[in-house]
Amino acid sequence: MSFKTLIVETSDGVTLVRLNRPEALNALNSELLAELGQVLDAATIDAAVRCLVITGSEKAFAAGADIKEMSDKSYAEMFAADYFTAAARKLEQFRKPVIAAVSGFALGGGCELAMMCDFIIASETAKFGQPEINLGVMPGLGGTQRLTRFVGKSKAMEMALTGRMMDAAEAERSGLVSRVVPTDKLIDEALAAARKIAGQSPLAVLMNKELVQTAYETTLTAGVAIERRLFHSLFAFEDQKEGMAAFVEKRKPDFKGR
Ligand code: DAK
Repeated sequence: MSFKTLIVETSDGVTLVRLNRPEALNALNSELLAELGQVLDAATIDAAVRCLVITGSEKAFAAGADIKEMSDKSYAEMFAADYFTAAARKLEQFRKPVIAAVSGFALGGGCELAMMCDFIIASETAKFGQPEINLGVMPGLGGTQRLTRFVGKSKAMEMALTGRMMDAAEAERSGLVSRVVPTDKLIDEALAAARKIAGQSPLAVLMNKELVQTAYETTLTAGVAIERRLFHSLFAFEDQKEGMAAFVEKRKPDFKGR
């Protein structure tokens, strides 16, 4: 598949998706989100793809939704198109892990896209923000909800109300990103993490992702109970036997996804 707004390469079980609208600092428009949806659909049915990495350029992961595309739309047009909902749902419901590798600006919809991924690895130059207030609007892809869960009410409220950006060090301190790496190592580090995931049992990977997501959706007691039941169910898979046998035999496991 070839795309107008994305550069997509797959190797070693990992699909690397580069947002590619340099003229607009990778601002998210309808075309880019439709293409991202196609990548997710293809990755869903391709067993060889075990993990995705989404990245942008060194200057910008994505500077938000495309303001020029949106500015003249009417309420009727936004509502009828259910603007951005289809692609957002695809990412929210995508079962394989997705890593955001963020360098430069991740603003508005760009910050929200990064937060929809399973974890964020940031370069030292990363800047996160929800500056929609400066445009007379507000986040629309989950920013008020996810940012608040990740960094807490005080920081999320300040960022949403003032548009203040958070740098990489603050984002790491606040729990928004898993770690910060040198800018020139960002893609290598993200791909190394993705390849590590791609080498694990794909079934155990899906269950781990589902359970960590469940922590955001349910009570502690219910979440722990679901975890225990799914843990028991892993013993129905050959991969559990292989993983534990490989440990005992001091060799590398060969997971088959069965
Ligand atoms: N949209 C369109 N074009 C953008 C853009 C954006 N978000 N951000 C940057 N660009 C374009 C600039 O217009 C400029 O284009 P030319 O003038 O060269 O044609 C080019 O990218 C380079 O940008 P700058 O010249 O501004 O570059 P600087 O280094 O000086 O500044 C900056 C970088 C990131 C600080 C600045 O570009 C900036 O403030 N950008 C806007 C950031 C922003 O406000 N982001 C939030 C956008 S609103 C929805 C869900 C979600 C959303 C909407 C709907 N639904 C579910 C309905 C999300 C909304 C948003 O994200």
